[in-house]
Amino acid sequence: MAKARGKFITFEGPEGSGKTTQARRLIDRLEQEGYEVLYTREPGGTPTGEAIRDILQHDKAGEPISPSAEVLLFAASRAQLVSRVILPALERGAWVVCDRFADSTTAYQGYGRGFEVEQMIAINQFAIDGAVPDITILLDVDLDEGFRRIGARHQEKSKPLDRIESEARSFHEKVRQGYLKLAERWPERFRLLDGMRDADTVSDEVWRMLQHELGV
Ligand code: T5A
Repeated sequence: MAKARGKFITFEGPEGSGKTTQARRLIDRLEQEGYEVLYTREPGGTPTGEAIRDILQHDKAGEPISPSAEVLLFAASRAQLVSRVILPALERGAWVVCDRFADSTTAYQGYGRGFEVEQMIAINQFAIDGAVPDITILLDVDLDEGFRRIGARHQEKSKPLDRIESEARSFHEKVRQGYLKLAERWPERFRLLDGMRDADTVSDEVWRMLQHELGV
């Protein structure tokens, strides 16, 4: 008998909301339960996507990136990830946990930069080729806490903030509010979690929610 299609779970949220931390913890727990799980991230996750990530985060091409080129570069990275990694994994029955996905473009480039939200959603639909997440976990934190967390990490590693992290506070506030609107728009897919709490409390809630929603 053919294996059932795997589940596709995405983590979304503003900077420093704990997406990577929670994605990794979830994978450990799923693997302990015997699931085949793949971690991936956006932008990136394929050689082409990682090259695009470098351009997007550090102006690697040596010139300012136009806002519309930025949208399309995120979409190109996503299209490559979907076709090379996500859909093949789901089809063979593996679960996929992705650290940011299409909703990031709607939140950052749509609500944050001010592109028409419906246009961002249409571009995403083209890029994802039907790979709509089963569950999107939105970790919400306020900007002060998110930037305190990533500031501490950057200081530890002596790394400056990247191109998008360095955007104005008003930009990041629009992104955060945009995410909350997306969660209201698609309540069947989004689960909004308070990311201000300690990492153990959040990961326990993620696990309980997935037990309830997906029977893990
Ligand atoms: N972008 C991306 C777009 O504009 N459009 C798009 O379409 C896409 C896909 C990606 C950038 O690109 C933008 C958004 C981003 O600006 P990135 O490096 O992947 O860049 O950045 P983020 O995804 O924002 O990742 P961060 O690492 O900054 O944040 P996370 O993953 O939310 O947080 P995490 O888990 O790495 O934690 C950050 C720090 O906080 C600690 C961790 O130990 C770590 O030091 N931490 C906690 N501390 C206290 N309490 C908790 N609950 C904590 N959880 C984690």
